Amino acid sequence: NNGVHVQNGVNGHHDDSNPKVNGVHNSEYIEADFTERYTVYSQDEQKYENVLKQHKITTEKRVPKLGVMLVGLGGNNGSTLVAGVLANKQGLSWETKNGTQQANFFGSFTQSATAHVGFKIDEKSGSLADVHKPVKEILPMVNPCDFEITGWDISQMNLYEAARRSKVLEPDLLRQLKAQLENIKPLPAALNQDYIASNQADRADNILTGTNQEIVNKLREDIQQMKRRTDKVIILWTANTEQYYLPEIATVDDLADKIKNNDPLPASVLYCIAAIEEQVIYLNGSPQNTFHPGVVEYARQNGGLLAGSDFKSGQTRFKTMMSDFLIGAGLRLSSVVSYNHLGNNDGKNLSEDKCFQSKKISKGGVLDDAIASNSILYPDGHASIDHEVVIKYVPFVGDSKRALDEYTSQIFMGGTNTISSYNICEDSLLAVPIMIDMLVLGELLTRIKIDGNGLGPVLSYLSFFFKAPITNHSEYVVNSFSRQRHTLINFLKAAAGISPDDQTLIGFGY
Ligand code: NAI
Ligand code: DG6
Repeated sequence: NNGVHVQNGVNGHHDDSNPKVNGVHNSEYIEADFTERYTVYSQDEQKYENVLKQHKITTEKRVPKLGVMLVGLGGNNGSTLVAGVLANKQGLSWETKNGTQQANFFGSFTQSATAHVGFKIDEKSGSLADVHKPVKEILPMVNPCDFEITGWDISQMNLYEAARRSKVLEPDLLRQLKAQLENIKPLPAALNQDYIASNQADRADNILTGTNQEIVNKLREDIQQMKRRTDKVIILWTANTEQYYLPEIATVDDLADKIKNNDPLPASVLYCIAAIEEQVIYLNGSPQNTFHPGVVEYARQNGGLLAGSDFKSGQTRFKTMMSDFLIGAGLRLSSVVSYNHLGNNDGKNLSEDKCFQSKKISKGGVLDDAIASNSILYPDGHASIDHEVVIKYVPFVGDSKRALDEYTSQIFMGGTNTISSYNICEDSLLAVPIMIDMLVLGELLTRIKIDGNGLGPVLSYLSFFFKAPITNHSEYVVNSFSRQRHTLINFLKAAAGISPDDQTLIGFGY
């Protein structure tokens, strides 16, 4: 025996009828007692204070029928999500030049990743092993195969034609789904063409007309229809990146005036208002500044729930790992140059500078907290690092984005360390699994209460999936991949009554 001791009753109280799961279970709820631990540093007194806070986290167990409404249903992400869910639901396989491919959810954190939930200890031999559990099994979650999906698009093309237009999925798969996809047609969409690229005009044949208020009302009717068919609805913006709307909408009154006076607003603001008024979650997968202070406050006042912005799927996710690695290792990352080219409709829209600028902002801010974490390497803050973002539209490569990155660091005694990466990947096949995650987890978060209070108005636990996360503390944003992952997993574990490990391994004689 190497000194390993087993303690019973890790956290919360065990229910005899369900001995494998922590927390108190009854037929409706999981109730977990959780002791939050953190340290507060007082600059004036130069001292650390360890804080322990008791919480009761309650999770409603009943998994609802989830209605998913995509803004941009007929786009590359939208059509790929619908086809991917149908293919998984039906367990389809299809022929490719590399052989038979089976439907899967690879790339989805909830469906394909696991979390460390504890240790297995053999009392006789004292041997120690990690226990990992699928994330989707930590708490009761919606199965994406059960999503009911509709949505809006400015293009009226049915989803079979839209998926073919996207050129993401194999023809043999689409052939098998043809009848089902042909039956799905996007609802007429809200659009302010001035906020997306002019090169998108030729696909806009499915547009709502009317005043701001009339359009919000129509979107609300669409949401109400979905509510009648399902238990809960989530709206996910996966439509074209819009230009920033400036100056920001500062207050709720300002927002109300702009609606009433029929000021030309970007469509995303109208969808978001409709979602807030219907009290359904609104997730923003693109970089535009939909979440103006006045909009967030409106959500707070009306019980709306928001999360965003801009899916963090490939190049940027890698960047938040690389900066963790380099700065975390004490190397002075001094220049990051990120170039990519792609040939899908997203790339076409971003080829107009006004839309690219929105993307440049969300891709550009992701190093800030890593740099701020190290005043030895960065005594002057983020001004002292070169960070460039370039995107080019190259139609021939379609959805298969090419991302080239160069990370140059200053190392020991004046040396230089340059790391380059070259990533080729279908953009939508990386984005769709995380869209599924934010829908699954977003829904779960609406069933969780901490000390009797629901979460919101910002569902910041979804930050893991976004390039430019918003939080309920606008000044406090975490971009680091590993910290975001820890925060999310530890929160899920806490709600399930599983103590997040402190990782010291002291008790195991490590
Ligand atoms: P896409 O251009 O193929 O799809 C967007 C769809 O939105 C199009 O079908 C378009 O007709 C529709 N649309 C435009 N304005 C609309 C409106 N006001 N209402 C309803 N529909 C509208 O683009 P894709 O590749 O599907 O990406 C969607 C969004 O997600 C883009 O903004 C992109 O920047 C963002 N994104 C994509 C990632 C990826 O890896 N694919 C990752 C991060 C963000
Ligand atoms: C080109 O950068 C197009 C963009 O929409 C990105 O593909 C998308 O934002 C994904 O970004 P990233 O940096 O996470 O790969």
